[in-house]
Amino acid sequence: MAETTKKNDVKWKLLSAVLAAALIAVSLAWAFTSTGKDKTAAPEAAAEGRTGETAVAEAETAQPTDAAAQKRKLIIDTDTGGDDAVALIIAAKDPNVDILGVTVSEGNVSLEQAVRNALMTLETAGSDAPVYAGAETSFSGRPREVFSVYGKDGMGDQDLIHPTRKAVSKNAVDFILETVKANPGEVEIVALGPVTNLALALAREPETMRLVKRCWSMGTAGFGHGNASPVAEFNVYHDAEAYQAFADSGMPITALGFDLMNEDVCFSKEELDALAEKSDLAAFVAKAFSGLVAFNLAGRGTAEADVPDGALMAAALWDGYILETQACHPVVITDDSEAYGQVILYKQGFGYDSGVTFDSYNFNVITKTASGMFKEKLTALLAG
Ligand SMILES: [Ca+2]
Repeated sequence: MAETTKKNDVKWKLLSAVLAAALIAVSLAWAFTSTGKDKTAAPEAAAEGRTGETAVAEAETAQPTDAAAQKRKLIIDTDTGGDDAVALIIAAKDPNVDILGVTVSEGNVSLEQAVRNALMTLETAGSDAPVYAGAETSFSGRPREVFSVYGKDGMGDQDLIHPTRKAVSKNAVDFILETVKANPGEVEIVALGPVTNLALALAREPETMRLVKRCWSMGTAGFGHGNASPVAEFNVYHDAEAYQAFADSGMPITALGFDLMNEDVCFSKEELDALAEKSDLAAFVAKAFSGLVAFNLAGRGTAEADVPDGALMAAALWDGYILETQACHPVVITDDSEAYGQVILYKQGFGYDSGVTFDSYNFNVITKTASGMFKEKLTALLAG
């Protein structure tokens, strides 16, 4: 009995040593790529002018040979409104993507409404990806007001939302942690809303979140102006404390800022009307944007709908969409001031007069995209 115990003890020690070695290897690989030391671009990416972290990420995703292993494993974190719906559809229709789960937080609309919108969007797109409800309040407990630019239901108030299935009973944060742990180094997280769920996961198990392969974020004003305030983009402004935890985590993040919302990723009312004729799925999207068109017409005098979350998903999934990126060190402003939600981006390699430098430049900001392909490719995908 004592001998058996001893043998088991030795076995356990060996297993522990192997597991520890594997964890160290994954951590080292992650630290290597996230500190920006490996700047060797993949040949195709370099040819297209892409550099740095994004090129490295693409080289990694191009390696597997087995068809099943080739599929990219995504968790999509969303506060589902109209542009989140477009992003969900782009991923759901991509044969190279396995949506492991969709996690939801309050943001564009209430948590309950956002869950229903996500379920309905996936159902309309023919996806049975599971949906998990998460954060209903901000990361810090700071009071915040839900305000939707997409109509009261976040989807244009067109009576579109009648999902036949429900969210899984498991909490979104539990799902994220369990899934990342079960797929070390393989899961990519696409963040389409305030990153409250991710901040909660980081606060609970930072070591588990170090096993995330890459995060994609629609967030910050990039190097331009904001939409929630002159300096803050909505997703950061809605929960800046959460975004601070997210940005400071050291996870490899690729962000698309509001500064890249040009006319290429903005549908006019006429274009949406034409889109609605293509298919039931296209009509669903066109109707979901009707609230935003009305909001923009009233507030800015232009009858149009921009699609930031859709553009981020295109950047994450479409070959050739990202043309240039800039590795940065982000500083998120959480002071109770006019600057709340601003993200100051220190560029790696830029010689600031103050001489300031940082240990980590994990925040890769997209600075140029092939946005001209967006509407054509999205229209074909929705029509198909
Ligand atoms: Ca969103």
